[in-house]
Amino acid sequence: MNLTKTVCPYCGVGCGVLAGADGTIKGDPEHPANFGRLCSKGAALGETIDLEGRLLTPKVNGKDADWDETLDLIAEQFNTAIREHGPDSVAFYLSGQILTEDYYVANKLMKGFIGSANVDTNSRLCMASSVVGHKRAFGTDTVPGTYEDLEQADLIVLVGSNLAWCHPVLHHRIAAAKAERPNMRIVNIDPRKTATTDLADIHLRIAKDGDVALFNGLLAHLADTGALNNDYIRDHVEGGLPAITQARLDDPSESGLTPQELSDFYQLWTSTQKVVTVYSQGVNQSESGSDKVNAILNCHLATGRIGTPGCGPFSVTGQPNAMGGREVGGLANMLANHLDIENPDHRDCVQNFWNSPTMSTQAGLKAVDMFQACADGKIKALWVISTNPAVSLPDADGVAEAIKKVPFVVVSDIMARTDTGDLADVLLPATGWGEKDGTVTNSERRISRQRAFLPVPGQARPDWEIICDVGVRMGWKDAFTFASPAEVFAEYVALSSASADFGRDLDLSIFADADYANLIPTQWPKDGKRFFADGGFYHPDGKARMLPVCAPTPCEGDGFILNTGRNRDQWHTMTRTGKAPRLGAHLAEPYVEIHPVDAAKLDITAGDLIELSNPKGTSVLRALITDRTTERQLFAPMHWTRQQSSKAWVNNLASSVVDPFSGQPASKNINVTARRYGASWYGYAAGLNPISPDCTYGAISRTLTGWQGEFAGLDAPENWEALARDLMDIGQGDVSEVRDNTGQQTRLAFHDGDQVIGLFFISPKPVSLSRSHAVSLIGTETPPLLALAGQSGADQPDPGATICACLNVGVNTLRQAIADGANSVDALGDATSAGTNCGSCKPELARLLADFQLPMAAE
Ligand SMILES: Nc1nc2c(c(=O)[nH]1)N[C@H]1C(S)=C(S)[C@@H](COP(=O)(O)OP(=O)(O)OC[C@H]3O[C@@H](n4cnc5c(=O)[nH]c(N)nc54)[C@H](O)[C@@H]3O)O[C@H]1N2
Ligand SMILES: Nc1nc2c(c(=O)[nH]1)N[C@H]1C(S)=C(S)[C@@H](COP(=O)(O)OP(=O)(O)OC[C@H]3O[C@@H](n4cnc5c(=O)[nH]c(N)nc54)[C@H](O)[C@@H]3O)O[C@H]1N2
Ligand code: SF4
Ligand SMILES: [Mo]
Repeated sequence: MNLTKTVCPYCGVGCGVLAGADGTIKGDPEHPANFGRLCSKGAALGETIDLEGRLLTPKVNGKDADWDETLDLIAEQFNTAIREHGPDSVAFYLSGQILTEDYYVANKLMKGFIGSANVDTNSRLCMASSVVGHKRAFGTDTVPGTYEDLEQADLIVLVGSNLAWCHPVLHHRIAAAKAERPNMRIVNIDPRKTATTDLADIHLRIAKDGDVALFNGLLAHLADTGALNNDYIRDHVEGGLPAITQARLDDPSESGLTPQELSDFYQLWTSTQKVVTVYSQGVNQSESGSDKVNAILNCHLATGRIGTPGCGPFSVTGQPNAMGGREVGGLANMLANHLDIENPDHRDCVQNFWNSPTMSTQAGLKAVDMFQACADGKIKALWVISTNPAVSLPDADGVAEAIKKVPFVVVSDIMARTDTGDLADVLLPATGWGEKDGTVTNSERRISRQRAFLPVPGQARPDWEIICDVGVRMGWKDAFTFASPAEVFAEYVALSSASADFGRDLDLSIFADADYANLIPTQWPKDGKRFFADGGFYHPDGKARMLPVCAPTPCEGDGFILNTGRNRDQWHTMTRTGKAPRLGAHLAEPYVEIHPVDAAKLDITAGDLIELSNPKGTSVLRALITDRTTERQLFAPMHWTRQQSSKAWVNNLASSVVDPFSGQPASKNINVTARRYGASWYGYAAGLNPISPDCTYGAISRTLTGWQGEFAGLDAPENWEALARDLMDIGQGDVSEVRDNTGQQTRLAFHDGDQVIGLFFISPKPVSLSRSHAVSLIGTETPPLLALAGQSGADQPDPGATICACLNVGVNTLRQAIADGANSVDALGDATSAGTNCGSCKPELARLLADFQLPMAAE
């Protein structure tokens, strides 16, 4: 079969994929990011490319509309707002998930033609602190690391990164390197235990935001033990002394670690030349995010551990094109192609190159401020492209209200219903992954082609083309007439030579004569060229800066701190991964991790619901009682939205506290109070039709046979059948009801003829039954009594929550295999086939093996 070479649309690892129109998905053995391997999300891509739920025509005020009229309307509304209220009354909010070509033209339109810099992106929530840290230290936003460095390092320090779940193929590459060189050491710095911790030799359970104290302590230790690289500092670094003096003032114990833990870590770091420090959102998403980055960079600069194989700081990017967006200058405080908006020479150069009528002269609104300006009535026209701010920004309900206040809102998405799309005046159908062409840059600066392998559905159009069409209609025909993404790419590459002339890092000259159609994955500035080995930084004097940073004062509250992040098998707001039943089966319901001691204090037992609240809002989530989190620290995933839940979008609780330098929200640090949610009834539903989450408590997900939902309420409804029909969208159909002796448990089965179309189980306690068994009955001709028999699927073995998403192996099956003698990850693979496809679940298999001896009380 003819397979197309493309790249995965999820994380910043940027794995190569071979894809076919029939849904065939394979890892590309030739792609240097993954050499053929994919994680569970990548492997399930074939299940997410169907057209269910897609937006296929433009819509104006909810009604299908014609493309030409819609584009005219957008151009007219934007032009009117600019004429009446000035260029800063309009804004674009973009995403690290659009392609470089999309990003380039959107940035060009706003900064060079509309003349405002109100173009920001969800990278503000993701990479902004790293960008600040890099620019302060290096003079540009340069990421010097490569994936091979990770394999060559003798010590990898993972700070605030759950690599096993969030960059699984990189995690696998590290695990494989460690298996080959068992002396390699891995330190994981994270307040919780995660799947990543399981690979680590040392887990440092740092206190919230203790990172600056920890790395300042390291810098002081390096200075005190004669471990600085004085030659490197003399030749290539400014600011060493003030940084070290400041570092000495901090008390490393404010990291929450014991003196023994600190000295073990400091000694290991000091005595190992080849150190890579990988960091991600535990660093960036913090009020002290930028300072955390510089505290880490200081240690690498002070020892010259940068720019040589197996060495260096490495901020891994989250989204597939987070890096490309930074390169084109998609953030409100950048210009284009790593040039600076505040620098008049840079501005003139870009303006000449674009031949543009105007050029914004100062930074625009950063994401949180942009939506505040919406709330304040200052933004008259807003265009959101490929991101879901009504879920992913802090104070999500406030953001939704702010969007409602904007007189004219355009949302470009691939899906018909999203929490943000639901607020739009105009919805634009974008072509999605597999349907469009362009380039993305991964975490190691490697540019790869995304290629179309599917027909364009309905009237969808690629984002770059929609943006250019609007630019042309706003009056800038010459600047926005491109025949193809290849032409956009060529212009972007040409502008980067100007950037190189200014002595900036972004030099794409190797792409000048590139054969776009057949472009092979290529790292800039040149495969194999390293940044910074011999200095060569981008401050005017060519030197790097060590920056004095001081640890934030630890704040002691008496409530709980809610930390947030990701699940292995879901991507952000689940618009795509939520379609794949086998991905949903890993962790099907919104949950909050709570320590057993806190659970006991709050009288919470397994299966209970927990209500989290603060002055911003309330969320209700299922309790997951585990010592993976510590006392008074909760953790909840960010994935659930208003589409799948009644109360589980956690950003509802987040306040808009940001890092003062980067404007990045402190998404990992939310003050809440917690209590047991006093439900008087709990329900579970499995059905053929889409189920609604619209209940006092409700959360739904896809299954292999349709949909399922978890429900609960404070008061029992008068009529269970009416509630069930309503939630499960069952108008017609016979119902059969079974009650237990006490009359407290009710079970309903709905049939259409002989076919089971819905099952609903109600109980005064959390419903205990085999979900997978109930799901398997939907669509079959099982008679009512049999369908409702037995508390837990009668005699059916329950495979339990899915651990291996590729081969659908559940936790109970795995426990049984361990009980039967499987004593290693490989043996579990032989016995159950778990972990033998993509391997993303191997950390969890290892954990199951490790935990097996323990009493299984909590589960
Ligand atoms: N499966 C999956 N993978 C993804 C994504 C996804 O949605 N799903 N999204 C992608 C994107 S856009 C991104 S940005 C990346 C994010 O990738 P990661 O940053 O690895 O993931 P997170 O779960 O957000 O957070 C990482 C860890 O930071 C820890 N942390 C919290 N506070 C602190 C602190 O004060 N100090 C330290 N040292 N650690 C702390 C948390 O406990 C958490 O385990 O993942 C990418 N990959
Ligand atoms: N509490 C908390 N909040 C967080 C985080 C956290 O850790 N904790 N992490 C933050 C981070 S790092 C990130 S990156 C953000 C992510 O948050 P968002 O960017 O808001 O989340 P996504 O679900 O990825 O949104 C992408 C949207 O683009 C649509 N889409 C997909 N492909 C295309 C396309 O080709 N064109 C168009 N036009 N649309 C498309 C999808 O259907 C979806 O609606 O969340 C941030 N918010
Ligand atoms: S690690 Fe997984 S999600 Fe990330 S790019 Fe590779 S296959 Fe896609
Ligand atoms: Mo991100």
